[in-house]
Amino acid sequence: MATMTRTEPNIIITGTPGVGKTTHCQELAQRTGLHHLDINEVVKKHNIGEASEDPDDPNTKIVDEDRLLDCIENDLEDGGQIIDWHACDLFPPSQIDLVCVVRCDNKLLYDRLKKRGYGEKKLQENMDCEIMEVLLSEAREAYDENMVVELKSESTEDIDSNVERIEQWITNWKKDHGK
Ligand code: DAT
Repeated sequence: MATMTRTEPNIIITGTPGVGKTTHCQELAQRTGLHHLDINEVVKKHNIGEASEDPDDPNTKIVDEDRLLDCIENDLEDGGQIIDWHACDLFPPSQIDLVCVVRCDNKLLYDRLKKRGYGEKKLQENMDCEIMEVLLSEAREAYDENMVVELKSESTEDIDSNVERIEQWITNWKKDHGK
């Protein structure tokens, strides 16, 4: 196995759309200086998403995961990435140090997605995804259970305490790795 060269950790922030991933990533990037690796932006920049064939949901992109991994390979190798994406099991465990699954109450999530203009079908699919804990299961299956944390994101106080907790975790990670 290749030795780890990164001097800063790679952190995945995942969860159902609308739970608060991007809000957390932006705040964390600002406070820690780590890089917000917004996978939606990577997909757009490298044009690696194909339009969904679902006529009710033409804006959703199907992403070629192999090509995506090629695009971010160097970033992951460098370390210090805060990965913002609604899937997590495609990233190689050897390159990931922490997986945060952001969670939110269903009523709040419904209101947030409604505000985003999601149609009824897409809304229901995402609500089901949150209720069934799809992302949490995916994270627990793909990564060591000690690496996976569940974070509630319902109030602004939640964001502050989650970001503080992750900042503290980063400080400890650096100490543990002699950085
Ligand atoms: P995601 O990136 O998971 O799709 P987001 O960060 O764009 O989610 O957040 C969706 C909306 O919800 C956005 O208007 C900000 C709001 N929001 C998220 N987490 C929140 C929280 N803990 N308190 C208040 N508002 C929050």
